[in-house]
Amino acid sequence: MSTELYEKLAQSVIEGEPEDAEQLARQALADGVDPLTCINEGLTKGIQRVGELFASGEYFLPELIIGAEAMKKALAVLEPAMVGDQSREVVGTVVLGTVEGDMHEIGKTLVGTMLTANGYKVIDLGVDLSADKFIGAVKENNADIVGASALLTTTMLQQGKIIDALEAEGLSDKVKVMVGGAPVTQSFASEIGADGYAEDAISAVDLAFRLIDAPA
Ligand code: B1M
Repeated sequence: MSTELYEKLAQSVIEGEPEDAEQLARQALADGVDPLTCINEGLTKGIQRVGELFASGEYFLPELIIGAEAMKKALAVLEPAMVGDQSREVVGTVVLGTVEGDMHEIGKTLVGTMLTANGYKVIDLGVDLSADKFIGAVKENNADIVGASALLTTTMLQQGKIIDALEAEGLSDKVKVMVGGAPVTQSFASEIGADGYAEDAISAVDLAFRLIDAPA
């Protein structure tokens, strides 16, 4: 039953049907299906397929955009269900964003949702952010962690610029840097001097706890 629902969710993204995606997400919650599993087994598989079809030339930019819209509609229903009651004590503050020149927001937002669900205060700055924007927000919010997402091979180098800027401001000892995004790897993260790399939103949460040495 759930498998069929995950397939339908994936299909709504592949076919670019935002209304279907939203309705299926509502149905999933009403049926008591775990929202994170809906994201991982349904929506993410769908958007990955969209990416493959784009890479092979079968899909073009409009299909990429409408597929992302469908995923966002469903996430808007599922994500609040994952965050739940936030009355617990704040574990730490994370300044989060997608680097300069990069408009991809879905994975970054998911990382923010999972961190929020696990007790972090998340300052989500959005997308296309210069290193200066990250630094400004770190100072303003006295952040413990900077989280930088990059989805393009051309923009992942911007993650290193944030690390350099933190160093130039004398903030490297105070703030940990976590990087992620589809083209980013552990070896790239080490190369640019990031404190940690996470492959997905769940590992990002584990990493955040390790970086600030907080009990999970
Ligand atoms: Co774009 N795009 N895109 N795109 N897009 C990719 C990334 C691409 C791989 C598609 C492809 O060719 N197969 C390709 C990049 C190729 C490359 O760099 N080598 C690409 C391209 C080329 C482009 C454009 C250049 C296309 C064009 O204009 N000709 C353009 C660039 C625009 C720009 O940013 N300047 C572009 C535009 C777009 C849209 C705007 C249409 C749309 C984004 C909409 C939006 O976000 N509002 C879009 C989409 C949807 C994709 C794909 C299909 C899906 C991305 C996504 O949302 N995945 C993508 C293909 C792919 O990734 N397979 C593709 C789902 C999401 C849950 O996963 O973001 O990977 P992801 O996040 C994961 C992990 O990576 C990790 O956790 C998340 C959750 O598990 N993670 C972190 C992410 N950030 C993290 C941060 C952390 C830790 C973990 O710590 C801080």
